Amino acid sequence: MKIALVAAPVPAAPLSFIQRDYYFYLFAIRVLTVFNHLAEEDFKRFWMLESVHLGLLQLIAFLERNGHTCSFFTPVSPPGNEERREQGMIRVLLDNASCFDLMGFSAITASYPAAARMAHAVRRKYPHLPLVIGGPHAWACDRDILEHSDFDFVVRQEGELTALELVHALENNQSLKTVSGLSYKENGHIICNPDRSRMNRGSLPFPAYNHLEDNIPAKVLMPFHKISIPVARVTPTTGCTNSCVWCADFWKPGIQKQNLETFYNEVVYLMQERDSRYFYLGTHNFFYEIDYALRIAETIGKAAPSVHWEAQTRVNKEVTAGIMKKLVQTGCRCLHMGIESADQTLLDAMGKNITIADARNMCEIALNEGIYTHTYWIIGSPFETRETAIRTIKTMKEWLGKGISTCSEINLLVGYPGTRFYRDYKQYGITWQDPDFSHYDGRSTPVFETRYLTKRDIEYLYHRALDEYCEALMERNGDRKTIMQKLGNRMPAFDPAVMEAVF
Ligand code: B12
Ligand code: SF4
Repeated sequence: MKIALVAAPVPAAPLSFIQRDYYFYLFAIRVLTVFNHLAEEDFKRFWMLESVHLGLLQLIAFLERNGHTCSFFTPVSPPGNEERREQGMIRVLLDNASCFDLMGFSAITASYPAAARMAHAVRRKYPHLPLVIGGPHAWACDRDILEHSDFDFVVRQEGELTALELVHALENNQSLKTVSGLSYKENGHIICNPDRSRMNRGSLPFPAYNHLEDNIPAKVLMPFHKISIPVARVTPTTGCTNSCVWCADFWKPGIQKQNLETFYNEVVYLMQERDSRYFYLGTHNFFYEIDYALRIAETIGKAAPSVHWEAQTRVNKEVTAGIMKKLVQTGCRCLHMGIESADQTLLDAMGKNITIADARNMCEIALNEGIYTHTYWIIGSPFETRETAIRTIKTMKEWLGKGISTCSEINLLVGYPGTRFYRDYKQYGITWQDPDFSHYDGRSTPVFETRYLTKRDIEYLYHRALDEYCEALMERNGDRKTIMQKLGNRMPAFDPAVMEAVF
């Protein structure tokens, strides 16, 4: 079968001055620390990162290994041309749709509205082309999607085997009843087949990066000839063993491992063919098995001795200075850790399962061994009060000021469909501003009010957090002008509003 796979674009978000300052400091600190070995040329290609959709490239690799032909459609935003991503893609899809037997879209919550509009445009011109959607939003909203959009099928959660069986059933005109993980419409009814159990991801090929340029005209990439991935996301493990109430990651509660040899080959490919100079291991729980984490580190160190890497992990008090030393020897530059709140009661209520003392300790051990720390903080959890939010802001500021945290990110709690929080929202005493997430476009504005905080309170606290963040980094690293002098031209050449959509 010939299958088109489409990555729906996340809309660029309108940003206030303070948000622009926040992004400036966030990226500038990254450039001055973890990216300090990257050259001007590397930063000129950062805009290309938007086009890399790991889930779809992984799916393509699998479907092609099973005999199907795939074509990858993805947003691309060269600097100065960010606005027309969705319209441009619709045009390309309409021009090419007649070549395919099936069209599949991938969306997160923020890009779902775009995916639905694109599917609608295709349906109007090609009423008989089957339309399928998958990804982190669709699995949680399958009924709503089938009721209110043009999609015929929803592939829930892990997509490889479900998509393959769906394609096989469509090709052979067979019943869909036995396709686990699939939701679909039949005779006006919505059918949600049982969930599918996890596959062994160790048997998968690495993502089909060779499809990146399938539908990007050469002139769009000029003066470059291909998509570069200066900072590559790789996922030697997927999933997390914890279950925070707000987490929208459906790979929980297990950890799936990529085959280490495939991981090695992927890293080598990315360096040789895609100019990768830095790797971000999107492993939420890197230290889940410390021995295995060290094997991953050795593998990347062997494959890429001249580049550096960082990993996302949970706070883990078993991690010693000796372990950090070993990571440094393999090129590790930074650890990313979700701290979320400086209020222990709130962390416990959210099921985070860490203590603030352990988090601080782990950051200090890392820094002593020469590993930078990147911490994440949330404003506006359901039991947040003004006092807890201020405590979080003060702690984040103190950690930034003292260098305990090299860099931080601040987010508003969203409560995505598929999370415990979304399902049991009454238990958390919140009031949705608009419970219909098909309208959500990814802006950093509160999506609910809590028992203790109004929408305006949350907005105020979020902006205060951004403000104090910038103040801390200005005191530590200098004002924008001073930093710009240090950076020269070593800064990504694209708008932070798109940057937010990409990262
Ligand atoms: C790596 C990653 C990124 C990377 C790369 C993203 C990418 N597009 O590849 C970067 C840094 C760019 C990124 C950015 C963002 N991310 Co992110 N990201 C992840 C992460 C950690 C891993 C994604 C991944 O590669 N998984 C492995 C692949 C194999 O899985 P997959 O993509 O889900 O695809 C599988 C299935 O979903 C399914 N599938 C997917 N699409 C389709 C389509 C069809 C037709 C079919 C049949 C099947 C199918 O099959 C695939 C193979 O099994 C996930 C969490 C997670 N563990 O999944 C968050 C996650 C996807 N990100 C999230 C968010 C919110 C964002 C940002 C908006 C961040 C921000 N600014 O606030 C941006 C948006 C970027 C964008 N344009 O999509 C959320 C989405 C939640 C939601 N419901 O919306 C997640 C779930 C994390 C979370 N908070 O819980 N992200
Ligand atoms: S620790 Fe991170 S990945 Fe794990 S459940 Fe919590 S938010 Fe999700």
